[in-house]
Amino acid sequence: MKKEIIIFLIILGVLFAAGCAENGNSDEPSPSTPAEEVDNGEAAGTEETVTGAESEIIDIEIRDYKYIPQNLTVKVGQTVRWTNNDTVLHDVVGSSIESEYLQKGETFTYTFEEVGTYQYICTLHPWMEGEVIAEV
Ligand SMILES: [Cu+2]
Repeated sequence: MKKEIIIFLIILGVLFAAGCAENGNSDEPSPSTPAEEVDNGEAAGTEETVTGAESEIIDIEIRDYKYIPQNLTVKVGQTVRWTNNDTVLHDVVGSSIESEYLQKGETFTYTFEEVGTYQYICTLHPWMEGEVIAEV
């Protein structure tokens, strides 16, 4: 029984692949090209609304003893990059996040692999607080 199902799936796969190859070789103009323009329009939109692209890096700026934005929501798998724009040292510590001391211009990146609310502070200035929510 199981064997037959597997063979059936393999045949399906071959047929599907053949179908794709055929489409790829045909030289009729693809009707899907206008989609790219739509994408570009979206990308130029707002900064802090995080959509699909999981490889995209999201920036948090550290300036005037603040994390900007202080609250951020990302998708699981996304990477956040903190950049210290102050002349004093800061760090990013809490909820499994732990950076070194960052000098001016230095960055720290962290990839949020699990759903959750991550609260962090600067250990040098503990009143500096930030939060990242990672969701599916
Ligand atoms: Cu600090």
